[in-house]
Amino acid sequence: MALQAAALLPSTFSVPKEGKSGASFKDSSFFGVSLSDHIKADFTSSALRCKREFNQRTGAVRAQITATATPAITRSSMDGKKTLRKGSVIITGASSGLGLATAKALAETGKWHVIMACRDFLKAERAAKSSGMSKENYTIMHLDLASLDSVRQFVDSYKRSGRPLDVLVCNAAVYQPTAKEPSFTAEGFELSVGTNHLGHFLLSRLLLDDLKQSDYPSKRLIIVGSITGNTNTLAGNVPPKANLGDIRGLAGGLNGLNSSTMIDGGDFDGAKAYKDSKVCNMLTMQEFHRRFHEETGITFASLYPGCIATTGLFREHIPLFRLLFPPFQKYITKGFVSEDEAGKRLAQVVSDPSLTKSGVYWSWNKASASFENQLSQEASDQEKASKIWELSEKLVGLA
Ligand code: NDP
Ligand code: PMR
Repeated sequence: MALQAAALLPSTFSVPKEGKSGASFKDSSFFGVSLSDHIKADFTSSALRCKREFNQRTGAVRAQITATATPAITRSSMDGKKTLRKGSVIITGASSGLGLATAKALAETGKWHVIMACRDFLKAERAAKSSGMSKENYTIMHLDLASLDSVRQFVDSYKRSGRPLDVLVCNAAVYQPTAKEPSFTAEGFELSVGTNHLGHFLLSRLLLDDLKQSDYPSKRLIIVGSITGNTNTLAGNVPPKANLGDIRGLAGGLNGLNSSTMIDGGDFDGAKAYKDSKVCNMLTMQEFHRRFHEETGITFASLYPGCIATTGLFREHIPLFRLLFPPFQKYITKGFVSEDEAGKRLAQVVSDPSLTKSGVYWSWNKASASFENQLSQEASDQEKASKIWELSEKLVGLA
């Protein structure tokens, strides 16, 4: 019954859609924002020289920075004690929800410098300030995952910054449960899979070498997954269920012209597109593990942080859903977690020395202890993982 009720929820109410445009270049948000102060404060304190150039034509911010790399572990000449330098972690979508809470949790330790990779600089700056993060612990860099050019530009700027890369967290996502029509990324891919999967796929591939070069004791690539992409759970059986089918839509480019906008080739469904994108995220993590763990020593991991029912992820859902979802998760399913708690969980996957196992999908039990969880059959299908990998390489221009 409950399952049926939920299935009806998104379809029985119709609401005007917000933010229909897929390729959302929020470059105007840079105007009037003092980037130089932030960058200066940040890099001066790290003894880095930073020169910036504002590219008026694209609105993109480019930072040309030279830095001297410090080894991860140094031994003091005075007392011979070993010290570990601050780790550098990139978190995508750190302007709200889980990403912000994780950035805060890591910054607070004083052991991490968080690069908040966000599409809206002003929003990210406000979020970091209001969550009490101190300036020397974070840098905001522009990244719009719905544009592969933006992904490439971000990677370029990061490489030129001379900062090491110790951990990459692919966290950002969009969810369009009420969309009647698909919207698209700059390159014309359906927005949810384009942003959540393809944008992150390109980002991770382009930054893999930087992770490889890191001399930090544990280097990691984390891709946030979810229970709703796993059909071996009750939550994963709430319609519409994730299903990649024979992947014909992805093979055709997800553009709605010569192919479907859905990975399985079916009719557009925003909620399903999100869940499919999460399956891609979990499959990609495992494919990375199979291809690169042994050679690079990088830990590849995914996780379900719990149901963080209060985040911006549900911004496009109907108001009634947003009102009832948190109490439903708190009191009925008991799957609710606060943003703070979820942030601590993801921060553990970033830095806890006991969570170094690669190829793992982490979850937490009622006592908030982490455990290695089982993925659904589809989310652990090696053949699909390899097919998704190869098709994604073509779509993002790597093959
Ligand atoms: P939020 O909406 O709060 O956070 C999503 C973040 O992604 C925002 O910072 C948003 O930026 C950013 N983002 C969206 N589109 C882009 C883009 N094109 N380029 C760059 N950044 C973008 O949601 P959550 O914190 O809940 O979601 C974070 C992750 O957690 C997602 O991967 C989600 O799938 C996962 N998750 C969430 C659960 C939950 O219950 N909430 C449960 C399981 C997994 P902006 O602020 O500019 O909009
Ligand atoms: Mg779901 C133990 C049960 C459980 C858990 C942990 C979740 C998590 N959900 C559960 C059960 C149910 N949900 C049941 C029984 C129903 C029917 C009433 C239900 C409904 C429901 C809806 C309509 N749940 C949802 C939605 C959404 O729109 C959310 C979604 O699918 O977003 C993609 C959602 C979620 N439930 C969760 C979690 C974590 C979500 C948000 C998730 C995500 O990011 O994957």
